[in-house]
Amino acid sequence: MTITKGVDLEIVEYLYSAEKERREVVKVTDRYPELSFSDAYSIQDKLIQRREQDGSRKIGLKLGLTSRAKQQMMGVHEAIYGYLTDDMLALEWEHLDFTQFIHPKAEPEIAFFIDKDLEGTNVTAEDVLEVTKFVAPAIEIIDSRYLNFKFTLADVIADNCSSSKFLIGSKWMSPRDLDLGQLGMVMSKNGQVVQTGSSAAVLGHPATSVAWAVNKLGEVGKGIQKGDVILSGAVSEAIAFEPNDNVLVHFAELGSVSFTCKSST
Ligand code: OOG
Ligand code: MG
Repeated sequence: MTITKGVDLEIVEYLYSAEKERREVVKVTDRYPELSFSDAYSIQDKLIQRREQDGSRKIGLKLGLTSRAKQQMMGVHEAIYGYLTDDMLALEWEHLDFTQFIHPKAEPEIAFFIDKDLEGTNVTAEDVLEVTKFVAPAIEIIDSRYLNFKFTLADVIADNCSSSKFLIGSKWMSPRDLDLGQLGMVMSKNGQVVQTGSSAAVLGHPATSVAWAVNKLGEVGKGIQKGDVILSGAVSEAIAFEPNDNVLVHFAELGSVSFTCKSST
């Protein structure tokens, strides 16, 4: 720990109030350049505890920076993880209210539904598939609390990896019944194709990405639990959207998931 106890709680309040008040804030490392990754994960834990105090419930995990392209963009060699809470779940049949966001972006993801606890430091993609009841198409909406969506790795970890909302499509399949490692993906905005990709972009296979997170959690004596929903990490770059926009993600075999953002007025 390179920062002191009082300071971490101060950072938690700083980030939590930025989210609640929908305003961008200067990144934490501008003030605390010494912030380490372990400090950042500890702040993330306390940020989730803070949400729990306000009635949120932890329901799973999300991976970030799982594609080589995104890692290169950030100049890092590691993925990151954050937590999902029940209030982050948005429903496909309800319009999203843009005024709840700061500067949101949508990402195509694969959701995993976990059927059995899994913990360890040598967990493989195969072990993950073993405990996965279903996979489903998903969209994650990220909304960094930092100015212009710019941050260092420690900053984004502390900010729960930019987590804001996520949506899950209605087609759920056993991961054994499709070629999860090479699903083609097309993302459109208002009917225009804006991104294409393959599930292989996520560390070669989305289950490898989930295994990475389990092993990382294993290092601190944690794991994933039966009932968890896990977002694999984005299959392509994130796309900014605005009021009235419709975003649709289609995965081969797995089908679609979409949302429409209502106007801000
Ligand atoms: C960090 C979160 C990235 C993903 O799927 O890669 C993420 C960010 O880019 O703001 O959720
Ligand atoms: Mg994501």
